[in-house]
Amino acid sequence: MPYTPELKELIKAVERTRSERVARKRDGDEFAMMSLDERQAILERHHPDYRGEGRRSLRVGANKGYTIPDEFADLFEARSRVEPDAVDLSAADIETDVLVIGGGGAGTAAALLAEEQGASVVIATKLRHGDANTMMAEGGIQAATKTEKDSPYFHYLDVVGGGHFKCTPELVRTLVTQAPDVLSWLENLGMMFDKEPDGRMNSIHGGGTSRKRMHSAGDVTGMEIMRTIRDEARNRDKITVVEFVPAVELLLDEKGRCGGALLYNLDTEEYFVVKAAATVLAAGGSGRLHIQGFMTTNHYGATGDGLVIGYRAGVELCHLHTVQYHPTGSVFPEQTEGLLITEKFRGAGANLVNANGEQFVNEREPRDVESAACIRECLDRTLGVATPTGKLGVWLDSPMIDQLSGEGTVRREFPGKFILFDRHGIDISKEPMLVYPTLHYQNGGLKIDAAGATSVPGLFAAGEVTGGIHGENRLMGNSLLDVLVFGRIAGKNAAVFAGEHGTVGNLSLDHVRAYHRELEAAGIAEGAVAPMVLPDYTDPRVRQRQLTSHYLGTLR
Ligand code: MEZ
Repeated sequence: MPYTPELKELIKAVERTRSERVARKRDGDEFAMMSLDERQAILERHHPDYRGEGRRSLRVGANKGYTIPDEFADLFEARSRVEPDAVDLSAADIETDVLVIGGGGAGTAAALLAEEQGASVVIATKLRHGDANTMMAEGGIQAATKTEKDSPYFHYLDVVGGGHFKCTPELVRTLVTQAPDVLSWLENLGMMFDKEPDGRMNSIHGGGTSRKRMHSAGDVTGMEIMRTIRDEARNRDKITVVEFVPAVELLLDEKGRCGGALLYNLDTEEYFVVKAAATVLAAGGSGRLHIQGFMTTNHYGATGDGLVIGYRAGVELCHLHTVQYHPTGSVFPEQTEGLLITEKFRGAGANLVNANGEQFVNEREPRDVESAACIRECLDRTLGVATPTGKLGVWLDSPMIDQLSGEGTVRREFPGKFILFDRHGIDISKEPMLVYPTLHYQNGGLKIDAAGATSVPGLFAAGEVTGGIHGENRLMGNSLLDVLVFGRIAGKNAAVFAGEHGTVGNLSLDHVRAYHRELEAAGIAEGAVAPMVLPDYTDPRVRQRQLTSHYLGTLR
């Protein structure tokens, strides 16, 4: 749907102030950045993470007493999808050296490096290989490649500052020092990065970066990364990919070592036992939990399954009290609701402006601060713009980009979004986009060390399911980097572990039995089950009529 006549009328306020804002930007006369105190104040008043309601203390598991959003707590306080006594673990359906759970960026990178160590690898993925948040990431990947002005040192400082000084130092050190090598690795595998005419890589700013180190492939960087590494994995003899089989529990042996997982076939509803000498958990994030009712940028399968099965197996959580709301999720047209409008638009100079056409925040504040400013503008100052269905948003003034960098820049640099909005009759090089914060990233997750190992022997983890790297707030472009850096490390170390430790003992679900006993002791009522596997958007009136004797949670 194109903009309605009413919205077109409101766009005139943006147009009226545009040439002055473009001129200011050309002169380097930027909207003032907030001081640290101002940032803290706006976060405390307007960021959803700081609301008291909608969160509670966990009553079970290694992090008992830890206060996290209700949506996460609901998952951790649910029973397994399977009744442990009903599962026959005496014979494995699949045996492999390394099992990788998840077919996104982290899982695929892990599989490649594990295979290079000589291991046989099975990638088990919930949907299709590549259906993951990696595929959805748009604007870029950070790495300090321009060493005349940048270095991993500056990258480190930006990550730690952006994460409110809560990041785990050795994880950040690993992230930033391996970043340039990861970009070379991608190029050698055939990734097409945006380049300058002289062959050097393009690099621009992102929110919270002190140097220009965002490297991209148009506004489909994640898709290009996923294409590259997925093709490579599909061409390796010792990597087998099994699709539509979410992992619903990890399996441990009598010594507490992880020995594989129980998979659920979405087509046939059968369970399969995979026995593996080492396992990499790379099951991704959880945007489909729609924390605090927010829309999301995440892919359909992002339901936090990895968190649940890892936590039940005894891995501690960290930083899960914060989640990331990307400042610019689409609110119009309706069909695009929640969809990521990449930060690269702001990196390329587009201002965020309110209903009066006034810029209200510097467009390069860290994401949480930028989101809080958008929420304040709409809810507190009531200077947002209402869509025909009553949603609120602020304008992202994309036409500024062509004025700053030349006609055709938006079309060339943002092909994904240009084509999408064009289909709805909106030319984003001429008309601004209406945006509002959207649930984007799980800042925290399962604890790992710099070798990608969890506290459970034989269990490694990488990507969005883990926590610690980004502290309480991730900067743009560090997630595509994190999945590759830590995916590679976890895959390599899982293969080494498999080689050194050989076959696992007898597989069991005793840890699930113990977890069930803990739930009962805490007086938590039966009923809810996790992992969720797929989100449920069924109308509650319809759901009431769907109950059958085997209806369990969200998946029948
Ligand atoms: O790192 C991200 O989340 C990312 C690249 C998002 C974006 O705005 O494009």
